[in-house]
Amino acid sequence: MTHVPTHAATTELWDRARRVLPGGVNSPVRSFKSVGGRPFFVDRGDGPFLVDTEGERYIDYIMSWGPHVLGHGHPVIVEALRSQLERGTSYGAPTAEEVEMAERLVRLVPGLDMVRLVNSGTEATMSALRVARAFTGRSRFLKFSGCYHGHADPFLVAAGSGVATLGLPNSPGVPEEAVRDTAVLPFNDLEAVRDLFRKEGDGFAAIFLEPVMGNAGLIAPLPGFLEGLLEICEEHGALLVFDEVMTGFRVGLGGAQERFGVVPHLTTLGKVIGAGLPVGAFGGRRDIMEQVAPLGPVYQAGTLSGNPLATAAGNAQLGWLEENDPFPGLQEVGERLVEGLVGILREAGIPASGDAHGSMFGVFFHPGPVERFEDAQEADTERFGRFHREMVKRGVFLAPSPFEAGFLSIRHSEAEIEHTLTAAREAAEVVA
Ligand code: KE4
Repeated sequence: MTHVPTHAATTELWDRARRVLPGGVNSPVRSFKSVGGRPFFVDRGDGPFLVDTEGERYIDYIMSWGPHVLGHGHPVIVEALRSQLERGTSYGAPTAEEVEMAERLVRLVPGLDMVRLVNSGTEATMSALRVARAFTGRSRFLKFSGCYHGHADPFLVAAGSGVATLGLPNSPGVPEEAVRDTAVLPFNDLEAVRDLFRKEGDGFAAIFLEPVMGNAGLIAPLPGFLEGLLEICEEHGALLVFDEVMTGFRVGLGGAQERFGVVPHLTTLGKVIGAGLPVGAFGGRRDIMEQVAPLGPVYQAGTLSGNPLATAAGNAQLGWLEENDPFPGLQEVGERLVEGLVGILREAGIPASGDAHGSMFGVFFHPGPVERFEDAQEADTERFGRFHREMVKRGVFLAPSPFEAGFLSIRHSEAEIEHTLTAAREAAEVVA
């Protein structure tokens, strides 16, 4: 069965989309621009699958870029939303459910004493940066090339995800003064961080990073890297901020900070905690979070922050995860998938390497090791694009970018893994 979206209706929809939406999409990475071809239009999600408007079914390894760790349409989430819908969609006033969600996040994420719910990962990271700057009285912060922290101005320097996918140097419209205080170094280069902080550390509010990079492909921290960053921050009075919007409830129940045993001063979250509804969160050590209005002077607000639909879905998914902790099992599936894909590519003569952490995985068209974004940029992205198209034809939907991670759910069974590896064998032959 070849899944090439060819029906006239899809073509017409794509033409309409591009007339009224920039690039036909509401987020650049969805455009297939870097892998060629064009996107299908989704009619519905179903467990590990997406079904498009032509009735074609795809094994979905994007899971809405992370949120659906229980797969599409899990009954606990559907039921929670259905019941909340009958009581209302938003009040702009406190609810017990947002308290329950905040308590659960504080209970599960080691670095959280206190947390604020927002509506996206971008809001979470921009707010966390503001709090870090207020708490330290400093403006500069360090990020790492290839890390993506949402699209707020200060972070759009050497960013990953869609910025890297589209090969944008940074972004027009971001004034020089907005990024003047943003320093960038290569991920995993602890010596470079030590050197920078030895000279200028006392001017830094924070070191900001994805503890496992998921926006440059999947790149894990080298042993000692995270521990070293915490030491440097504590030595220079800066805050360590883990952006766990992607890794939170993806690399493990307590996120990367629990998996690697390094507790940051501030944490940002998103995606899984909303189960597909718009949610983000930032939080951390109590004395830092007490700076946030109305308790403290640092202003941060949001009409729909902690809204009842998002907390209903989020509480349902987080509750299930807390009760069942699927991550050890998901790690095994991820390892099997990566081992299979890398083996198939190498057998076809295509240099490849990969990694899996909890329910996230990544494969590079690069012999490895890939320890920083600069390594990932040497991957064969053109061949990846052709491979991606061949996999879509065979009903397997990988992230439409070489600089993204893959996401599993509890619904990806042996049958889906087998289908994926069979499709990969055929696709590898075509692109070898
Ligand atoms: P949002 O504003 O897209 O909810 O979150 C921004 C963000 C912040 N931090 C990290 C580590 C992230 O991965 C993200 C968003 N991730 C991308 C996927 N690479 C979202 C997909 C998209 O942009 O459409």
